[in-house]
Amino acid sequence: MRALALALALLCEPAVAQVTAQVTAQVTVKGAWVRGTVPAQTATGAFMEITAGRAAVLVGAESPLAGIVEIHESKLVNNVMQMREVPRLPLPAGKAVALKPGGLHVMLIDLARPLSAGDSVPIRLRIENADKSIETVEVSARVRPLGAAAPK
Ligand SMILES: [Cu+2]
Repeated sequence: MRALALALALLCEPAVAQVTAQVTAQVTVKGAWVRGTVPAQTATGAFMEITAGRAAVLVGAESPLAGIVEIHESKLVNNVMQMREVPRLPLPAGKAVALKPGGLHVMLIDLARPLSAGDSVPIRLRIENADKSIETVEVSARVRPLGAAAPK
């Protein structure tokens, strides 16, 4: 089947598209969730597990529900939890990268409205492939109550 597809690809123009497809990162995202907010809270975190089939880099994200979306890492510095932006998060081939409370997360800033448990938040991840092309991955993250611990 694969040999046939390859033979057909070699015969016609779409071969170019096929070659391009082969460099995509083949990203899968599991268990995406967002921490719910209380009224007047304008930022929260989104968490998920990202696995790239081929080495790639997470270079950004966006959401229609947040004015600004950044990739952050929380770190304990002198006993104080601090967050810093991670402009480029490497996604090694075949290795799951966990974004979870207390560590890496997608920061949703300037929220359009409070996020209640049960809502879903669309998030688009921007992934840079090995050939520097950018692909996007659509994620639907479920909102969990504010005090919720990470799901198992
Ligand atoms: Cu953050």
